[in-house]
Amino acid sequence: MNMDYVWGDVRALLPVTETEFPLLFSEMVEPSTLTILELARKELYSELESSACADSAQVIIDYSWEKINTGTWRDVEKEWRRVYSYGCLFKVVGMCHGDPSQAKLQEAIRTCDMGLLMGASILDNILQRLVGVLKNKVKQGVLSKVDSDQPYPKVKGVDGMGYLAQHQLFDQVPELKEDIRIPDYCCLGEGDDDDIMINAWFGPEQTVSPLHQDPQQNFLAQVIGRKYIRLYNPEETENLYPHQSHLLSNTSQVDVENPDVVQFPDFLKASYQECVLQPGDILFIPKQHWHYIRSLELSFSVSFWWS
Ligand SMILES: O=C(O)CCC(=O)C(=O)O
Repeated sequence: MNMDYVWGDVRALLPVTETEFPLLFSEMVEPSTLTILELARKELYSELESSACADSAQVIIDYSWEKINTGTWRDVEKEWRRVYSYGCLFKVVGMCHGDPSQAKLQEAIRTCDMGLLMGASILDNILQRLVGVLKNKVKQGVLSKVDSDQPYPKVKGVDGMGYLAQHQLFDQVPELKEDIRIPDYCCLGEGDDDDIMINAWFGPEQTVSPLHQDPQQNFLAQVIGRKYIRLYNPEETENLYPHQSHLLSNTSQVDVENPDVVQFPDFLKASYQECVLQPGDILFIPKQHWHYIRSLELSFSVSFWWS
Protein backbone atom coordinates (compact mmCIF):
# COMPACT_ATOMS: atom_id res chain seq x y z
CA MET A 1 0.00 0.00 0.00
CA ASN A 2 1.32 3.42 -0.87
CA MET A 3 1.67 5.40 2.30
CA ASP A 4 2.99 8.68 0.93
CA TYR A 5 0.01 10.34 2.54
CA VAL A 6 1.41 9.34 5.93
CA TRP A 7 4.49 11.37 5.18
CA GLY A 8 2.38 14.30 3.97
CA ASP A 9 0.37 14.40 7.18
CA VAL A 10 3.47 14.07 9.33
CA ARG A 11 5.27 16.76 7.38
CA ALA A 12 2.29 19.09 7.79
CA LEU A 13 2.83 19.11 11.56
CA LEU A 14 6.39 20.41 11.24
CA PRO A 15 7.45 24.04 10.83
CA VAL A 16 7.45 24.81 7.12
CA THR A 17 11.15 25.62 6.78
CA GLU A 18 14.34 24.64 8.56
CA THR A 19 14.87 28.20 9.77
CA GLU A 20 11.47 28.15 11.44
CA PHE A 21 12.40 25.00 13.37
CA PRO A 22 13.91 26.14 16.71
CA LEU A 23 16.70 24.24 18.44
CA LEU A 24 17.32 26.30 21.54
CA PHE A 25 18.94 24.75 24.58
CA SER A 26 20.79 25.99 27.65
CA GLU A 27 24.56 25.67 27.93
CA MET A 28 24.08 22.36 29.66
CA VAL A 29 23.71 20.77 26.24
CA GLU A 30 27.20 20.63 24.81
CA PRO A 31 28.02 21.99 21.34
CA SER A 32 28.69 18.44 20.05
CA THR A 33 25.12 17.39 20.90
CA LEU A 34 23.77 20.55 19.36
CA THR A 35 25.73 19.77 16.20
CA ILE A 36 24.02 16.39 15.86
CA LEU A 37 20.63 17.95 16.54
CA GLU A 38 21.28 20.51 13.82
CA LEU A 39 22.43 17.77 11.45
CA ALA A 40 19.22 15.82 12.08
CA ARG A 41 17.19 18.96 11.44
CA LYS A 42 19.09 19.62 8.20
CA GLU A 43 18.51 16.06 7.05
CA LEU A 44 14.87 16.32 7.92
CA TYR A 45 14.39 19.31 5.63
CA SER A 46 16.41 17.85 2.80
CA GLU A 47 14.17 16.00 0.35
CA LEU A 48 16.82 13.36 -0.37
CA GLU A 49 18.04 12.78 3.15
CA SER A 50 15.00 13.06 5.36
CA SER A 51 15.02 9.34 6.10
CA ALA A 52 18.68 9.65 7.18
CA CYS A 53 17.65 11.82 10.11
CA ALA A 54 16.45 8.63 11.82
CA ASP A 55 20.10 7.56 12.18
CA SER A 56 21.26 10.88 13.61
CA ALA A 57 18.19 10.78 15.82
CA GLN A 58 19.23 7.45 17.27
CA VAL A 59 22.54 8.95 18.38
CA ILE A 60 20.62 11.78 20.09
CA ILE A 61 18.22 9.34 21.72
CA ASP A 62 20.98 7.04 22.99
CA TYR A 63 23.04 9.88 24.39
CA SER A 64 20.19 11.74 26.09
CA TRP A 65 18.79 8.43 27.38
CA GLU A 66 22.01 7.99 29.36
CA LYS A 67 21.64 11.50 30.75
CA ILE A 68 18.02 11.13 31.80
CA ASN A 69 18.66 7.78 33.42
CA THR A 70 21.50 8.99 35.59
CA GLY A 71 20.58 9.90 39.15
CA THR A 72 17.05 10.15 40.45
CA TRP A 73 14.23 11.23 38.15
CA ARG A 74 13.46 14.36 40.13
CA ASP A 75 17.03 15.61 39.54
CA VAL A 76 17.08 14.92 35.83
CA GLU A 77 17.53 18.17 33.98
CA LYS A 78 14.53 19.03 31.89
CA GLU A 79 16.90 20.20 29.19
CA TRP A 80 18.02 16.61 28.59
CA ARG A 81 14.45 15.45 28.50
CA ARG A 82 13.83 18.01 25.78
CA VAL A 83 16.83 16.73 23.85
CA TYR A 84 15.43 13.22 24.17
CA SER A 85 12.08 14.37 22.81
CA TYR A 86 13.76 16.02 19.83
CA GLY A 87 15.62 12.76 19.20
CA CYS A 88 12.30 10.90 19.22
CA LEU A 89 10.74 13.48 16.92
CA PHE A 90 13.55 13.25 14.36
CA LYS A 91 13.46 9.49 14.49
CA VAL A 92 9.72 9.32 13.94
CA VAL A 93 9.78 11.78 11.07
CA GLY A 94 12.65 9.88 9.46
CA MET A 95 10.78 6.60 9.80
CA CYS A 96 7.62 7.98 8.24
CA HIS A 97 9.35 9.15 5.11
CA GLY A 98 8.59 7.40 1.83
CA ASP A 99 6.60 4.25 2.13
CA PRO A 100 6.86 3.10 5.76
CA SER A 101 6.06 -0.52 6.53
CA GLN A 102 3.48 -1.44 9.15
CA ALA A 103 6.25 -2.38 11.55
CA LYS A 104 7.89 1.00 11.04
CA LEU A 105 4.69 2.87 11.79
CA GLN A 106 4.20 0.87 14.93
CA GLU A 107 7.75 1.60 15.97
CA ALA A 108 7.10 5.27 15.25
CA ILE A 109 4.11 5.25 17.60
CA ARG A 110 6.17 3.56 20.28
CA THR A 111 8.94 6.12 19.80
CA CYS A 112 6.44 8.98 20.23
CA ASP A 113 5.21 7.33 23.40
CA MET A 114 8.69 7.08 24.80
CA GLY A 115 9.30 10.73 23.98
CA LEU A 116 6.05 11.71 25.68
CA LEU A 117 6.81 9.72 28.77
CA MET A 118 10.49 10.22 29.29
CA GLY A 119 11.01 13.50 27.48
CA ALA A 120 9.50 16.95 27.87
CA SER A 121 6.96 18.80 25.80
CA ILE A 122 8.44 20.35 22.65
CA LEU A 123 7.07 22.31 19.71
CA ASP A 124 3.58 22.68 21.09
CA ASN A 125 3.40 19.03 22.09
CA ILE A 126 4.20 17.79 18.62
CA LEU A 127 4.78 14.20 19.74
CA GLN A 128 1.23 13.94 20.97
CA ARG A 129 -0.08 15.39 17.72
CA LEU A 130 2.06 12.90 15.81
CA VAL A 131 0.60 10.01 17.76
CA GLY A 132 -2.83 11.31 16.80
CA VAL A 133 -1.91 11.29 13.10
CA LEU A 134 -0.24 7.88 13.21
CA LYS A 135 -3.07 6.34 15.19
CA ASN A 136 -5.55 7.62 12.64
CA LYS A 137 -3.60 5.88 9.93
CA VAL A 138 -3.79 2.70 11.92
CA LYS A 139 -7.53 3.13 12.37
CA GLN A 140 -8.02 3.83 8.69
CA GLY A 141 -6.75 0.38 7.95
CA VAL A 142 -3.17 1.18 7.13
CA LEU A 143 -2.37 -1.42 9.72
CA SER A 144 -5.41 -3.60 9.22
CA LYS A 145 -3.24 -6.72 9.43
CA VAL A 146 -2.46 -5.94 13.03
CA ASP A 147 -5.77 -7.41 14.17
CA SER A 148 -4.85 -10.88 12.99
CA ASP A 149 -1.15 -10.55 13.55
CA GLN A 150 -1.16 -8.70 16.86
CA PRO A 151 2.45 -8.16 18.00
CA TYR A 152 1.44 -6.53 21.27
CA PRO A 153 0.52 -8.35 24.41
CA LYS A 154 -3.24 -8.75 24.70
CA VAL A 155 -4.63 -8.99 28.14
CA LYS A 156 -8.09 -9.94 29.20
CA GLY A 157 -9.63 -6.52 29.37
CA VAL A 158 -6.59 -4.52 28.31
CA ASP A 159 -5.18 -4.13 24.84
CA GLY A 160 -1.52 -3.15 25.06
CA MET A 161 -0.86 -0.76 22.18
CA GLY A 162 2.70 0.17 22.90
CA TYR A 163 1.76 2.99 25.19
CA LEU A 164 3.62 2.89 28.43
CA ALA A 165 2.53 4.57 31.54
CA GLN A 166 3.51 6.21 34.80
CA HIS A 167 2.17 8.90 37.17
CA GLN A 168 -0.13 11.43 35.45
CA LEU A 169 0.14 9.26 32.39
CA PHE A 170 -3.48 9.45 31.40
CA ASP A 171 -3.17 13.24 31.41
CA GLN A 172 0.07 13.13 29.43
CA VAL A 173 -1.18 10.63 26.88
CA PRO A 174 -4.99 10.72 26.83
CA GLU A 175 -4.99 8.22 23.95
CA LEU A 176 -3.78 5.61 26.38
CA LYS A 177 -7.17 5.44 28.03
CA GLU A 178 -8.80 4.66 24.70
CA ASP A 179 -6.79 1.44 24.54
CA ILE A 180 -7.91 0.25 27.90
CA ARG A 181 -11.04 -1.78 28.18
CA ILE A 182 -12.59 -2.16 31.59
CA PRO A 183 -12.64 -5.88 32.44
CA ASP A 184 -16.11 -7.37 32.31
CA TYR A 185 -15.52 -8.74 35.80
CA CYS A 186 -15.96 -5.20 37.17
CA CYS A 187 -19.67 -5.51 36.45
CA LEU A 188 -19.74 -7.66 39.59
CA GLY A 189 -19.67 -4.32 41.40
CA GLU A 190 -22.55 -1.98 42.05
CA GLY A 191 -21.19 1.25 40.59
CA ASP A 192 -21.14 2.10 36.90
CA ASP A 193 -18.06 2.38 34.68
CA ASP A 194 -17.46 6.03 35.59
CA ASP A 195 -16.93 5.03 39.20
CA ILE A 196 -14.06 2.69 38.34
CA MET A 197 -10.68 4.17 39.09
CA ILE A 198 -8.05 3.20 36.56
CA ASN A 199 -4.35 3.55 37.37
CA ALA A 200 -1.32 2.73 35.28
CA TRP A 201 1.85 1.40 36.89
CA PHE A 202 5.03 1.69 34.93
CA GLY A 203 8.54 1.09 36.17
CA PRO A 204 11.87 -0.57 35.59
CA GLU A 205 12.96 -3.91 37.01
CA GLN A 206 12.92 -4.02 40.83
CA THR A 207 10.34 -1.27 41.26
CA VAL A 208 8.68 -1.99 44.58
CA SER A 209 5.22 -1.06 45.80
CA PRO A 210 5.53 -1.45 49.57
CA LEU A 211 3.05 -3.61 51.43
CA HIS A 212 -0.24 -1.72 51.66
CA GLN A 213 -4.00 -2.15 51.50
CA ASP A 214 -6.65 -0.27 49.52
CA PRO A 215 -10.28 0.49 50.27
CA GLN A 216 -11.65 -0.99 47.02
CA GLN A 217 -11.75 -4.22 45.09
CA ASN A 218 -8.99 -4.35 42.53
CA PHE A 219 -8.29 -6.12 39.26
CA LEU A 220 -4.61 -5.73 38.52
CA ALA A 221 -3.90 -6.46 34.85
CA GLN A 222 -0.38 -7.14 33.71
CA VAL A 223 0.48 -5.85 30.22
CA ILE A 224 4.27 -5.94 29.93
CA GLY A 225 6.87 -7.68 32.11
CA ARG A 226 6.34 -9.88 35.16
CA LYS A 227 5.65 -8.92 38.74
CA TYR A 228 6.18 -10.77 41.98
CA ILE A 229 3.15 -10.29 44.25
CA ARG A 230 2.50 -11.19 47.85
CA LEU A 231 -0.94 -11.02 49.40
CA TYR A 232 -1.84 -10.98 53.09
CA ASN A 233 -5.32 -11.38 54.45
CA PRO A 234 -6.65 -8.36 56.42
CA GLU A 235 -6.79 -10.65 59.45
CA GLU A 236 -3.00 -10.50 59.49
CA THR A 237 -3.00 -6.71 59.92
CA GLU A 238 -1.52 -6.75 63.41
CA ASN A 239 1.40 -8.86 62.27
CA LEU A 240 2.13 -6.44 59.45
CA TYR A 241 2.87 -3.41 61.61
CA PRO A 242 0.99 -0.64 59.82
CA HIS A 243 2.36 2.87 60.32
CA GLN A 244 0.86 4.62 63.31
CA SER A 245 0.04 7.88 61.58
CA HIS A 246 -3.45 8.07 60.18
CA LEU A 247 -2.13 9.09 56.78
CA LEU A 248 0.00 5.96 56.41
CA SER A 249 -2.12 3.53 58.36
CA ASN A 250 -2.76 1.53 55.19
CA THR A 251 0.98 0.93 54.72
CA SER A 252 3.16 -1.57 56.53
CA GLN A 253 6.44 -0.50 58.07
CA VAL A 254 8.03 -3.80 57.14
CA ASP A 255 10.41 -4.26 54.27
CA VAL A 256 8.70 -7.43 53.10
CA GLU A 257 11.59 -9.23 51.42
CA ASN A 258 14.13 -8.10 53.96
CA PRO A 259 12.21 -7.77 57.24
CA ASP A 260 13.77 -6.43 60.40
CA VAL A 261 12.65 -9.28 62.64
CA VAL A 262 13.96 -7.63 65.77
CA GLN A 263 11.77 -4.60 65.28
CA PHE A 264 8.87 -6.55 63.74
CA PRO A 265 9.05 -10.05 65.25
CA ASP A 266 5.46 -11.07 64.50
CA PHE A 267 5.85 -10.39 60.82
CA LEU A 268 7.18 -13.89 60.25
CA LYS A 269 3.99 -15.33 61.75
CA ALA A 270 1.84 -13.80 59.04
CA SER A 271 0.80 -16.26 56.37
CA TYR A 272 0.56 -15.11 52.81
CA GLN A 273 0.00 -16.14 49.23
CA GLU A 274 2.37 -15.26 46.45
CA CYS A 275 2.44 -15.40 42.69
CA VAL A 276 4.20 -14.06 39.65
CA LEU A 277 1.87 -12.06 37.43
CA GLN A 278 2.65 -12.60 33.76
CA PRO A 279 1.67 -10.44 30.78
CA GLY A 280 -1.93 -11.33 30.01
CA ASP A 281 -2.84 -12.16 33.60
CA ILE A 282 -5.32 -10.34 35.80
CA LEU A 283 -5.12 -10.71 39.55
CA PHE A 284 -8.11 -10.06 41.77
CA ILE A 285 -6.96 -8.28 44.93
CA PRO A 286 -9.90 -8.19 47.30
CA LYS A 287 -10.63 -4.97 49.14
CA GLN A 288 -8.35 -4.42 52.18
CA HIS A 289 -6.05 -7.30 51.26
CA TRP A 290 -2.48 -6.27 51.86
CA HIS A 291 -0.33 -6.45 48.76
CA TYR A 292 3.37 -6.12 48.13
CA ILE A 293 4.63 -5.92 44.56
CA ARG A 294 8.05 -6.02 42.94
CA SER A 295 8.58 -5.89 39.20
CA LEU A 296 10.88 -8.59 37.90
CA GLU A 297 11.62 -6.65 34.74
CA LEU A 298 10.45 -3.48 33.01
CA SER A 299 6.78 -3.60 33.72
CA PHE A 300 3.50 -1.98 32.81
CA SER A 301 0.27 -2.83 34.57
CA VAL A 302 -3.18 -1.31 34.84
CA SER A 303 -5.31 -1.54 37.95
CA PHE A 304 -9.06 -1.18 38.13
CA TRP A 305 -10.50 -0.24 41.49
CA TRP A 306 -14.19 -0.93 41.79
CA SER A 307 -16.83 -1.37 44.47
O1 LIG B 1 1.56 -2.70 40.58
C1 LIG B 1 1.97 -2.04 41.51
O2 LIG B 1 3.17 -1.79 41.68
C2 LIG B 1 1.03 -1.51 42.55
C3 LIG B 1 -0.40 -1.84 42.29
C4 LIG B 1 -1.28 -1.44 43.42
O3 LIG B 1 -0.83 -1.21 44.52
C5 LIG B 1 -2.70 -1.37 43.22
O4 LIG B 1 -3.17 -1.65 42.12
O5 LIG B 1 -3.41 -1.02 44.19
